[in-house]
Amino acid sequence: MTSDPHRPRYHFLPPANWMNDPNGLIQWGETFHLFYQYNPAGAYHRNIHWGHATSADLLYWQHQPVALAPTPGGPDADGCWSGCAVNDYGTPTVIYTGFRLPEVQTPCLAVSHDGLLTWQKWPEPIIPSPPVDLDLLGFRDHTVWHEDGRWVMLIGAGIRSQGGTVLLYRSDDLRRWEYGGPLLIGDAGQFAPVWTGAFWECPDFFAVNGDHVLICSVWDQRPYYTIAMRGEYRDARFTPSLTHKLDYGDAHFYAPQTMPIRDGRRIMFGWVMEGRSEAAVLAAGWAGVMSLPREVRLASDGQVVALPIAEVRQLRGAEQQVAPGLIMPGAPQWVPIRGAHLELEVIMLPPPHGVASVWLRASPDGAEATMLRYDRAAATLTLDRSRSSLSSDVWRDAHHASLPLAPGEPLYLRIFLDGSLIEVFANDRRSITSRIYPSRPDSDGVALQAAGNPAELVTMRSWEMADIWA
Ligand code: DQQ
Repeated sequence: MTSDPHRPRYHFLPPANWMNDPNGLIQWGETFHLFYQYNPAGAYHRNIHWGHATSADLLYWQHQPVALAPTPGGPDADGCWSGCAVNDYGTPTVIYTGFRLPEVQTPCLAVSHDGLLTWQKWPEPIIPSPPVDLDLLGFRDHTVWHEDGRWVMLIGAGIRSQGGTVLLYRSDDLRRWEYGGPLLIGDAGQFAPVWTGAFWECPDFFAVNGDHVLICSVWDQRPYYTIAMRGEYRDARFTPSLTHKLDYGDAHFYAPQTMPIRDGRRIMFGWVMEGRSEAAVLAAGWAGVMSLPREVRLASDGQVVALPIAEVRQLRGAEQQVAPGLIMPGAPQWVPIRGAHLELEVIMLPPPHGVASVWLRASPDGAEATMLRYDRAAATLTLDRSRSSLSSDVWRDAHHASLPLAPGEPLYLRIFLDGSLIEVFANDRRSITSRIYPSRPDSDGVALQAAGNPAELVTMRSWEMADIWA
């Protein structure tokens, strides 16, 4: 598969087959552990196991044997779905969702006594069934932390005809849990500032700079996007004052999970799902990529943002620079950068009335190109995938992020290209993560374009990124 041009080289993914959510993120001793939703049988979502990988630096990974597999006849007979890992006073412990067909989801637990490699399951579900007074669409995904001497857990859910919710539980031993009510209930009938859907998958909850942040993945028959809510946590209830998309690539940054690490940072990985037909995915034999490791921060405008950890710079290889200057309106101006596994840094002053674009993964005739466009009047950054591939079975919808710039503030882009993966970070306050599948081998060019008025290029650098598997 290493010859597959769509396969990323500096992002984590299993050697083959299906991967979705990151699970059980934990720093244990000197090692970071990443578990993930995995189907060892093929590149499709069924019979989910927990895959496992370890790293000393969050950049380079060692594949480990599968950590959890469904137990025939058990509560997880048809899948070990998403969950988290905690340090139970020295014992690595995972809490995950046991899945049984047709639709039974129950919280399960397993412990490891050999350094997180093999896991012994607790014989019974740790919560036999969801609260009876709620008409729930499901009951899955877990985040657990220690608070005031007890364990607290959130479980994702949705209340029929009402909206997404997360349910709070408390425990002294991680095995017997008391229900403490919903932390928050969303309203699926409300569309502004952002629709929060029917079900909240993969909740994550933590403090940042004194405020609390609840992250949920919005689901309604399918994944939509991840939202971040910022607000006040008091008496087991959460009152958000700000709700927004966490990443503007919509379903391509889904089910993220965070872990606090010893140096004080909160590290996040998200699942970057494919954007092509099932047939194309099956033919490729692999599906799903992890985002770059990101650090969760509050952006200058108050939104929650997850930016690449500083260590990602260690992956930079050969550097190229483009001379600064004006980009006159008209045809795209090609720059002498080529590649499919690059980091690009672009700082430019977009025209006050007009549009500035960066063409990525572009063929020399422009037949294939992914356009990252900033429209200053609309204060919008758009990732336009409409010409990203000549192949007919890929997703081409555009992603939009509102990004107002202060007067005189340049547009500052960090763009990561890695085969079919693209991650864009703008002004340290927005991210757009997506997938593109250029079909031509010469679709590896980069160009700049202005429309309406000239744009000014201040800095442009690129780096060939390391192959973490080489
Ligand atoms: N993926 C898991 C579920 C979760 C969903 C199943 C989110 O636990 O709700 O693979 O992508």
